[in-house]
Amino acid sequence: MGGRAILFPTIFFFYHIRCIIMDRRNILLWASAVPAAIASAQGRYNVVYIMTDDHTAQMMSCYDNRFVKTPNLDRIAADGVKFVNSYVANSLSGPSRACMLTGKHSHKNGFTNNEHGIFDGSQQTMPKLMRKAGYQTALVGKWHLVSEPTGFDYYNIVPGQGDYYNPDFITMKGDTVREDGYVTNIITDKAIDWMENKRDRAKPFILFIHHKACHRCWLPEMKYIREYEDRTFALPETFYDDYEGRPAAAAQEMEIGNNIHMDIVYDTKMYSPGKQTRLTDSYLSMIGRLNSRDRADYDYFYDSLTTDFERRNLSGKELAEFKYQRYMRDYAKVLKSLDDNVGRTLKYLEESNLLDSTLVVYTSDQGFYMGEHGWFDKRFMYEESYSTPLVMRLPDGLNARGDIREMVQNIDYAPTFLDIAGVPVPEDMHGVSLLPLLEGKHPKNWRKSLYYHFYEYPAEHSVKRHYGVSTADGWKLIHFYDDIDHWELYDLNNDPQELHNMYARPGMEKITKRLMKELVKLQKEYDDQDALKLNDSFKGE
Ligand code: SGN
Ligand code: CA
Repeated sequence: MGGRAILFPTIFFFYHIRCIIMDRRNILLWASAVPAAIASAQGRYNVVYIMTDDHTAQMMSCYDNRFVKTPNLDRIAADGVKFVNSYVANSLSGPSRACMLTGKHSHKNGFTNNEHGIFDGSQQTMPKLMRKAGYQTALVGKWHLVSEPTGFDYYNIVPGQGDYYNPDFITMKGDTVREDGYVTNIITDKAIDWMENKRDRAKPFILFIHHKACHRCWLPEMKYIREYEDRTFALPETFYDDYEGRPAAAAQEMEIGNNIHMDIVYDTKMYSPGKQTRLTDSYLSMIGRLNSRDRADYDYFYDSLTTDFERRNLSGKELAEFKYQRYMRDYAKVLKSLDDNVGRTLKYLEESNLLDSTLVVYTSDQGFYMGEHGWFDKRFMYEESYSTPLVMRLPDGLNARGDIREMVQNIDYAPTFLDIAGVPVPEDMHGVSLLPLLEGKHPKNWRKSLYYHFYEYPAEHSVKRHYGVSTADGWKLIHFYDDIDHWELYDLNNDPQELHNMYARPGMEKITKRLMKELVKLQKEYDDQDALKLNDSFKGE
């Protein structure tokens, strides 16, 4: 177990002596037996886990320089590591959060989709295990798992998706309290307030800061409402994808150019009185939360854009590209507040002398389409939404730096934090601890493939159910099922945009067979019995 439980220099010596005679469970018992003041001094790292909503690597400058600058997010990576092969197990908010909390794929944690799920809070979760091991546990922001959070000493969460302007928060007493301000600032205020005033300083802590930003419909903080308006963002090469050979991609409802999918009022804010679209009412109720002064400023800004837009009477490609620019600009504005607030969080940690004893994690609940394939939203196992940003600022003693290429998934976060706390990782967790990677090691037997399963269909955006496998050497096999039965195979080294479905093409037999074998291996390992039964239509054995 070597250096897995982390100690600060003062007790380093004693720790190593103890390691010789104790296994990890014994260390845990030892830790919980010592008085609280010593327990914190025993040097287990704190964890600050910052998770945003729908923030994708294309919009984070340390991953992709084309669109925006995110200096504070980039700082996390610059002082630590950036995972360049980071993925989710099910590209949707609730399921992703459940995977993170449990370290298990959706079919085992039970929360397979947002629309019918209630997270079973009585099950084993990482925060519960951390708490049992002497950590203070706190959660601020988006929860989205319907049931009451369990395993937290403190929580203050937004109902459902939450609101950008003057949002409501649910307290531990069950009260709903409306707070003045912009959601990203308020969530950060609450997180800092917990660290400064509410926690038990004798204990190490894990704090989950779950931002609402940058979820649809991308409502900016008032001070940034005019940002990015002079920018014209380059259109992704695949914006006019024809979805040839990909019927599930053709059947989705998340096209920027489609006025039913992307609403001209709700999503692009081109509202004028009396204009009724499917989502006008939702939009008006969201911006109706602004106070009258901000509302006047908001209207002044978007009304003039709307007047100009209506005068131009755009259609076809011109309209699609206009919507794309509006989408990119508003998303970038929301991100600007987010980046500021991650900066504030880092500054607080630094000024409180916590930075060097804290693992700071920044990630998103999934990736997102910024016009690739003509889309917004997520869900698909295609790269943009299957991947998720993951950067970590490492505390003293963890020496990895730069890019980490090993394949990692959001089921790994729970084992990682447990490992850092010196808690044995339960055998029934699917994920693996990333701690060796943070220590600068590159274990030879690191996993070479990942499993994915998406369930939410029929539902908004109409992305069909699918599961699949992706491999470290750049191949991906996907099976869309339910009211379709369709397989796709991608060679990411030669087709990174996943435009050419190679399944059943001559010459692909060997690789297809290998991927299928890998897929079945993972389905058995994770015991996804339902998916195993759906493999019958596979051709290529
Ligand atoms: C809402 C959005 C969808 C989005 C889901 C899931 N529609 O339903 O566009 O895909 O959330 O997002 S909206 O009209 O209500 O904005 S998730 O990130 O929470 O999973
Ligand atoms: Ca999300």
